[in-house]
Amino acid sequence: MKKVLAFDIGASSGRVMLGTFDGDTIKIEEIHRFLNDPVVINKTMYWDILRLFYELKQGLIKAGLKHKIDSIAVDTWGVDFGLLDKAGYLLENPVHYRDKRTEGMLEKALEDISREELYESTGNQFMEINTVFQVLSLTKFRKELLDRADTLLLIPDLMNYFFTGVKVTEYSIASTTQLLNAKERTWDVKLMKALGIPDKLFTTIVPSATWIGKLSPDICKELKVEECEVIAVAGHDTQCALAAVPAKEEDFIFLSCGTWSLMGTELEKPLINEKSNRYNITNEGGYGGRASFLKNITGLWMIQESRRWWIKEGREYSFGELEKMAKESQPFLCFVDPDSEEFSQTGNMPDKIREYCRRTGQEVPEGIGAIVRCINESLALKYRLVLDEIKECTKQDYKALYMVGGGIQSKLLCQFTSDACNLKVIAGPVEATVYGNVVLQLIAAGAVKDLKEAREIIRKSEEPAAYEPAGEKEWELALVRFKELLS
Ligand code: LFR
Repeated sequence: MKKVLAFDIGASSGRVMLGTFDGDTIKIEEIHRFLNDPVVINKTMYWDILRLFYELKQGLIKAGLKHKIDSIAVDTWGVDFGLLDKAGYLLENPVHYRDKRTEGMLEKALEDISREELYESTGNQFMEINTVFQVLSLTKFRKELLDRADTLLLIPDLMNYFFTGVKVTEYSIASTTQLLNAKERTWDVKLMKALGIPDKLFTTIVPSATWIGKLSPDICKELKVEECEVIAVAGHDTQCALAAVPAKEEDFIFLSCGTWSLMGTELEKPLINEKSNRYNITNEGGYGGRASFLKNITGLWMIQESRRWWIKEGREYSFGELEKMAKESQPFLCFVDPDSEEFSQTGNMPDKIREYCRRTGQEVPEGIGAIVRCINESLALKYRLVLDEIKECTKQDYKALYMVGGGIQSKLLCQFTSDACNLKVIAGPVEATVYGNVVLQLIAAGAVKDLKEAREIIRKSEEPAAYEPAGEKEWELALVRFKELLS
């Protein structure tokens, strides 16, 4: 019997979950859950990192009261980081990837390096949120901060450092920076030099599922908890989720649904060519040094933001209620491109959607149900476009689409995805990231052999749901309209 704690922090909330492995299946149990609300001060959007660490400690205390924990591991969203000085002090709160400091930084980078060269070396999709553009903005506007910085640690590595005092970078999270050479799997110092980014900030890269140390004696004393091992699993939440996709087949399409939707497939090595560059598909790294060939699509963010807005107006509905209203709303009234720039920032999302529809000469969704329906249909259609792009690049056909993550609690979204992609959807587990974190800890401890065995265990632990495509004709027509809109 093994008991491990998974710390999984997403862009809107975090959880501490206990994973118990009896040699056959895994049981997961929630120990602690908390919000992750960014804080804006003087126009800069920060992560409240100390609070987040406090919450992880709360999880440790609660778990320690009832269980003997073998190991712990952290996974979080990608690209963001903290800077430490020589003495190991955190210089300032990590800044949120949605902060405006990266505006124009992609253009600036392209003054010093061509788009092709940047893609060829890193294999990463171009998104201004990427670490490379955040650091570039520091070289331009916060030179004095960079001069004081000794070490850059991505968020999961920063938490590991807080727990153990060990400063290392885990491979999967490193691969979200657009500063890692995709083929060599090492920091791309040449690229850093070309962009004027100090390479001395970056630490040793360790593979996913590596033991990095023990929970520090100070923390054990402070929290009155027993010593345990600290593992760098896949620090990147998306890679944990991918590790938990319960697929039997080698070639499969996955869609991880959270604040972001990540759609892709797993490859032995990165796929970097003119086409994948044109489609802006990324090659991120995961367990076993595998490449995940995937694309970021705006996910539940638009629904989360709309809901936040309605709450502000005094109209609070649960996600279930919103789904019900969407279901009762008119189909295919209007669509938006979820990845259109205006939707990436916080604000009055329902109005932004209405404005988009007005501007593009479509019907304007007035009520809450119409807005939510528009988001869900648009997401499903966007998934279809990305699926086609991936298929074109890998020259593979896929029999099913594996959906995991919180978003699959929306049956409507799963059904729409199946309809729009004209593909069977296998949905589950909801807590894929946590399962992935747990199995990677078990692999690091030698309790589970490899990913294949891990996926088998997950299949046995939680039965997924299946959706069959319907309404082919209507969705094909909708796809034509959607493609026209985006062209
Ligand atoms: C999902 C995710 C994505 C990454 C985005 C921003 O939670 O980790 O993979 O591109 O957040 O970091």
